[in-house]
Amino acid sequence: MQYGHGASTAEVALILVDARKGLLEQTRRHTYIAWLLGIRQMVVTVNKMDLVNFDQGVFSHIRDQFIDCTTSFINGVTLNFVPVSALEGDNVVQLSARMPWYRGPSLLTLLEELPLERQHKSFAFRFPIQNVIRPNQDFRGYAGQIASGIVRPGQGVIALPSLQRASVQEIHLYTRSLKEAFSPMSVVLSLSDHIDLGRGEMLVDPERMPMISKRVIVSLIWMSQKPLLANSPYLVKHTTQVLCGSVTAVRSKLDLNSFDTIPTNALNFNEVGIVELETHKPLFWDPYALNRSTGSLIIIDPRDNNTVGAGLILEPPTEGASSKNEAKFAEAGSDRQHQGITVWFTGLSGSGKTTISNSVYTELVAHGYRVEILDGDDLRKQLNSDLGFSKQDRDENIRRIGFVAQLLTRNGVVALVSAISPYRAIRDEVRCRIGGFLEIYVNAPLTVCEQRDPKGLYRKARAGELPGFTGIDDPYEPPLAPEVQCETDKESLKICTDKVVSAVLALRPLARSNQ
Ligand code: ADX
Repeated sequence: MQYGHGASTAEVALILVDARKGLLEQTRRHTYIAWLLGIRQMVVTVNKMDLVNFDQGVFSHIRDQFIDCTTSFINGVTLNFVPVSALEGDNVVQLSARMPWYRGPSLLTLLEELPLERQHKSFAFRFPIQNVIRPNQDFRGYAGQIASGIVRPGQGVIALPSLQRASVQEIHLYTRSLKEAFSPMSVVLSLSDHIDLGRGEMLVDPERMPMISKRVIVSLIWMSQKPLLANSPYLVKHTTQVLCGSVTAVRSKLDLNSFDTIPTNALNFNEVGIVELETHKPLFWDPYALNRSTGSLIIIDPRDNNTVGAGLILEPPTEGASSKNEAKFAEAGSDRQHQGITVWFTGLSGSGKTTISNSVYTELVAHGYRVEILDGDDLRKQLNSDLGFSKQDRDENIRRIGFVAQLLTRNGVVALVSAISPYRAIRDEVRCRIGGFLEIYVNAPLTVCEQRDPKGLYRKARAGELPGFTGIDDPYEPPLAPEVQCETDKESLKICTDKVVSAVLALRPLARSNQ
């Protein structure tokens, strides 16, 4: 079984057992994980029957053993067993003459005939926004997959996190307009009230609000060879949102042999544990037992972008979450007002980072923000004068600049960082630590930067006098999802400045205390 994010919405788990090897520790583990994920139909496929002479005894033994060793921990599960040879096709699509003793259906027939649950239709309406559709000035629609519940035109909804109320005007499916849509359909909704929403926000049933909190208790399956590091930054993907967060405590783990809970403070590869997770922005969630979609999340390591954990949200920590408690949420949101923001300009030498940053500085000061500039070149003369341009030194350079930016951000300042910062992993790590972060990709083709060559460094690099120069013989890894991109070979300084300033205004409308 694969237990990526897909498993959390799966209806059936296919457990593969090698007829020659019988049940392994990992069969038990996968079965348990499938059960944890809420999958209540399992098909145990005993494969490679051709290598055991299609022997009924081997199959029956595996079946009995499976039932024996799993019934103690999985209950309420419908089990089916099919003997197959995937290689030779026996019992996969058609029943095999070589196993006449098997009276059940072929694997494919079985999968086609299993009844599917539709529990999500009856649960409260949840619609995480995937994309904003704006074909022209007159139409604004929100595209996404209905995570649970039913929606009809005229129905009232609340948008999270803004808590704005609106009602559904129309439901679009391709060119058709629908009278109703339900989970798991993918549709486009237009609203009768003009509110401005974006990816990661969610429309929900006002009568049955989800839980809203930055802290949750999660049953976590750790899938990385590198152990889980408490208090280290990770990315948390929950519905259509990607947030920065960290595991603040590991409470316990499960012994998969005895199914005892053991206190621990670490999770290793393939272990399942209960952890406390904290995100920088609120999650809108339901307990996994009620809603598999809004109740599950995955954890991504920003250092290599690998999925390292899959979590089921169990409950809020004893306090802090509020379902239907808008006042509390508004209060939680208000600490944003005292927070600043880090605006991180990344791009090749000569791409225009410093120029745009200086221009944004002037604008923001004029708007009344407290602003500080952290320029890679300047800091290399002071705080970072001991550092060179090896990968290790550059990472250290970014870590230090990030640290200063974090302190400023925490104290209500807008920190404008410009540094080549060529490596994606360290940029993402800093982003996670800081929280309030806008990544600005100052994008100009290398040929353009080289022509500009404001400091004559490209010429030197080409002449071999500056080894390891970014873009020439050291890599630049562009951001994958920058909040703003400035194409300085095509867009004017004014346009670039406006884009960045608008992003700051949108994320941090000026707090009263700053005026
Ligand atoms: S970073 O790569 O560590 O982010 P940073 O922005 O602080 O770089 O410093 C880049 C500046 O250092 C360039 O603008 C340039 O003036 C100078 N520099 C000297 N050697 C190099 C090099 N090998 N690669 C890139 N920049 C260099």
